[in-house]
Amino acid sequence: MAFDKITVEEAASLINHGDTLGLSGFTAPGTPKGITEGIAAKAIKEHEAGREYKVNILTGASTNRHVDTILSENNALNFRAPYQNLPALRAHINTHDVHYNDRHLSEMAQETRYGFYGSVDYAIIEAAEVTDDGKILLGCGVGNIPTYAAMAKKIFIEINHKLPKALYGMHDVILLQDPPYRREIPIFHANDRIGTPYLQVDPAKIVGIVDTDEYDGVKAFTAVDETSTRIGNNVVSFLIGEYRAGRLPKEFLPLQSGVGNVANAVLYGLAEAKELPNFMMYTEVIQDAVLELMKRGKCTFASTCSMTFSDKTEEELFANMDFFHDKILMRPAEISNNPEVIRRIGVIAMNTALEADIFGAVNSSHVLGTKMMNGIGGSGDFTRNGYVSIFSCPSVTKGGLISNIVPMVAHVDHSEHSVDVLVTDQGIADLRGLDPVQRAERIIENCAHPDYRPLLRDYLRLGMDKTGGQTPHTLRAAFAFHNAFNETGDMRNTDFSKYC
Ligand code: 0RQ
Repeated sequence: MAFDKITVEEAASLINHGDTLGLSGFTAPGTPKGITEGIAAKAIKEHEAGREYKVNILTGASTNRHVDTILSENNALNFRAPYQNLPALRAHINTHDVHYNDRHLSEMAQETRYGFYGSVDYAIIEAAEVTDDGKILLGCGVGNIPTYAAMAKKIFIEINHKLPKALYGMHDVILLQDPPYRREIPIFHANDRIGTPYLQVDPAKIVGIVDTDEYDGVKAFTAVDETSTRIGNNVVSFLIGEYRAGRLPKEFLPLQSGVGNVANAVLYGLAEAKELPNFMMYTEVIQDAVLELMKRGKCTFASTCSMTFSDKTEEELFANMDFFHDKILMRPAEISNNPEVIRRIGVIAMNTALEADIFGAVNSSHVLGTKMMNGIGGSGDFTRNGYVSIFSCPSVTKGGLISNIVPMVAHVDHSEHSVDVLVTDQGIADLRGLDPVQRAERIIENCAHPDYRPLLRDYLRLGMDKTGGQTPHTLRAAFAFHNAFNETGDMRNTDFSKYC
């Protein structure tokens, strides 16, 4: 092999305070597992010597414990974009120790190329294999690495020996031109291939190779609970209704599914939906449920940015590559999440909300309006551009202390103009073609928990009787639910009579 083997300590010794690193991967899969451990160890030593040492990290989406956890725990992270989901980093973001720029995932690569985040000093790439002329067989997630590798001054490769060479052919790598030279993206069906099965880098930029040997470390989902099952069944019955009514074509349309327990439950619900035809997915992550759908023949193909499988499912995939190889294609985030493609092929977008308001706006990212949870992720890419955009969440959280249907969301990720359908364990609110007050009535009656319906009706009546307007929000009372929770620990203690 043309490249030197190096240790994580040697790699870290080259990385300076203030450097910007672009990492491969999207969620844990495909994310490097070695060199960032070396950076954290170096940070400890530098800090002990009284010197500042922090790096900036650009990724595809969330990462793994070797990146976000260890770097934030050791104060080695200055700037982070575009998405995260690990508790240690979340805590540092919410205390402003890490500057977090929460971005639409489809835009991160082009924004980096446009120069919005400065230069990229190093790309760190997880790979199954690299050839002497710089052709890299990537791991189980692509993310934004075509852009970071092209921009980086130098490149480190981490060869993960768990990755089978049979991954060859499961990637579709392409780097878009920037305006005014950008052309159409010729994907007309979820399974159209437009790029190369490998990432080509300039071999002269490769500094060295680090060996790793571990699965991606994604935790298995807990058993699907009753609330999630009800939400999943409601989403499926909405889709069946649309199919029967002829608002979905007989061939069906590709599905996108978000992350988390609810999203997983929706997918398991689809496995049982005999009335729906087999389908393809055009999405950014595929979770364990998708492999199950493929085994049953229900999902025939998935275009994705990452195979976000638990270690057990990853092991199953690697042992059965013959079966799965031609059913999955991993693409860069700016293709998997591309608005042009999503709009053209008519993706059915299914994402999860933290809270939604009675007029249909959705908060996906900020707990009680202030604390960052994970980020907007790809939900905006798909919601805004999908054929039909569905949001789901439980009607209540924390044993009923929190209503996920509120008078006004305390943070807006998706406005009512982008949200077509809201689903909770209570039912379905189809918001298409409705004015704001009609939407509010439908959301309150179909989606809110019975404990909160009278309060939400009071809020709507207050707006209708006193405030008026097309969207009758009463601003001084709009956050009464959130205030009641902050003051008493229970949103049910809201009292709208004081605003009358
Ligand atoms: O808290 O962890 O203390 O139990 O939030 O809630 O119900 O387990 O939800 O795992 O399905 O994730 C929106 C976060 C949902 C996720 C979100 C508390 C609740 C619990 C988690 P605990 P659940 P899920 C594709 C698309 C944005 C990115 C996205 C997400 C915890 O789906 O990050 O869509 N989405 N990407 O108790 C206070 C509320 C709450 C609340 C829930 N209203 N107020 N706390 N919780 N609702 C993927 C990518 O982009 C890669």
